[in-house]
Amino acid sequence: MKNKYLILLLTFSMLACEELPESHLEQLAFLPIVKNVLPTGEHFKLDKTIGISFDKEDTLLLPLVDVLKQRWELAVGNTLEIKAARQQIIMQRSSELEQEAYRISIERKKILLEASTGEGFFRAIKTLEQMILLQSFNIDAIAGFTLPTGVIMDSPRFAYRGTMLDVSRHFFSVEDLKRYIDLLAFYKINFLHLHLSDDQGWRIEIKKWPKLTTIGGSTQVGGGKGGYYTQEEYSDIVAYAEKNFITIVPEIDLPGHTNAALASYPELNCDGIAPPLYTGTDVGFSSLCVDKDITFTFMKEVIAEISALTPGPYFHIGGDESHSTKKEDYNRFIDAAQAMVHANGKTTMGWDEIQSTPLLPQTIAHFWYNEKNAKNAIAQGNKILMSPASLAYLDMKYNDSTKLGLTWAGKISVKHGYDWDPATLVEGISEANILGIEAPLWSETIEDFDDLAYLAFPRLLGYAEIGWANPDQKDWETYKNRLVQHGKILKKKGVNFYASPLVPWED
Ligand code: TNX
Repeated sequence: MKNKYLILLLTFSMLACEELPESHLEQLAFLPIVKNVLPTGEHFKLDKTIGISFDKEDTLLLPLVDVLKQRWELAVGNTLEIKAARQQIIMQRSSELEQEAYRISIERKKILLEASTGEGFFRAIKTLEQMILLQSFNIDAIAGFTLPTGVIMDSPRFAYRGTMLDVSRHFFSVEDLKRYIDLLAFYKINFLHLHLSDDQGWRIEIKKWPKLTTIGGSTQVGGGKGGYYTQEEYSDIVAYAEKNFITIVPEIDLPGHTNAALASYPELNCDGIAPPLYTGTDVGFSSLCVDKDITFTFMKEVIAEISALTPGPYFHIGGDESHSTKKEDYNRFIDAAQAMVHANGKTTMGWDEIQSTPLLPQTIAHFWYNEKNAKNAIAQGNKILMSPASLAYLDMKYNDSTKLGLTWAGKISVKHGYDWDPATLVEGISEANILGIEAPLWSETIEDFDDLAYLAFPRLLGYAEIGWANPDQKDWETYKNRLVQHGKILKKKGVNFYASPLVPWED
């Protein structure tokens, strides 16, 4: 079926190539790169009025038509009207396309967007939005603003393409998160993992344990003010992400990395004495008291409240660097945490250390450092999420002169962060074992959105491409030239980024 369609398209594109193309669909700097492009060498001209048509009884399409209108109007400046016009955008369901796959067919007077799901349409809209922004750097003085014709067929390599933000070491506001979510969506990232608790701060309101935030959320690294999300604010973030087809993965780091909780409730400590709040950056010194029943009650109630607010499938229990927890206590604790997550209808994620105990069949081991741990999780039949620190940690410095960031896992230049493949990195870990890729941004050294953006951009675009593109499409030379165009887009959006000398930026 697909082949027949391709042959038809090829014939069509050969016939249509009589006209000299002014610009080519295949030359646009899509990021992540799209899977298939068949240019047909003509142009769709942007009239004052462009109509949209779609099946009005299809409730899935309604919100997506709104998204399309909003994005189009922001990018182009003219309005889309729900009516028939000389130039038409059509949104049509196509059941043969898989989950996130989409097809965009551009003719002289018509743009057809096809997908089978909301996600697929949303990814198509993001490609169209990129196309418009990229093409705006290319406006033909005579022809005006046009889009090149042809067909794009696209789908992702991995189902999970994520990033993590540590809102514990430094707190980031709801507005910051929404701004970040917009950017993530633009690059087809579909999971945002929020590291909601650590030694330095507890950032989500828990109704049954209010001091977690009033005390535990009151400060941050360096002793600044801290902050937390009320449950309403967290739900607002989740809903905003959902509208952008991004799933929030909440993390409560347990049983270590818990000083903020221990400082809020003395009864969670084995000696019954609350330690002071912590504003430094050491790791591995804190642990919940696994000998006490109240610890399990605490964990159960926290997992239940957050699960109830989270529509996504995953709950991340942390589990890293629990150097102050006895091994058997740690294993007992992780066993219980997995069971509680499961009881709340969620799938457990945990940093790769959690493999020391039998994993439930669906549990995801989050590979960050220890290959042996990752392989052991795979040997148990579990999948892993790839975040190798030396390649994918957004908080590693770019080079010696980077002011922000850390270096414990190395320095990660824009090229180094791009030039690797999750399925060939570690012998014994292959594509079938991998859920996807995530680039974590720990926030010990970043205090505001500009700092965050400086470490995330442009490296995050490379991780988005690793997650989306086929491995044989990945190529530093074309990537760095595409980054040039995205530097212009980021500038236009007012986003701070690191202008790496490895990329031939234009002004
Ligand atoms: C290691 S990665 C940690 C974090 C730090 C990070 C800094 C992981 C699971 N634990 O607690 O913030 O390094 O790069």
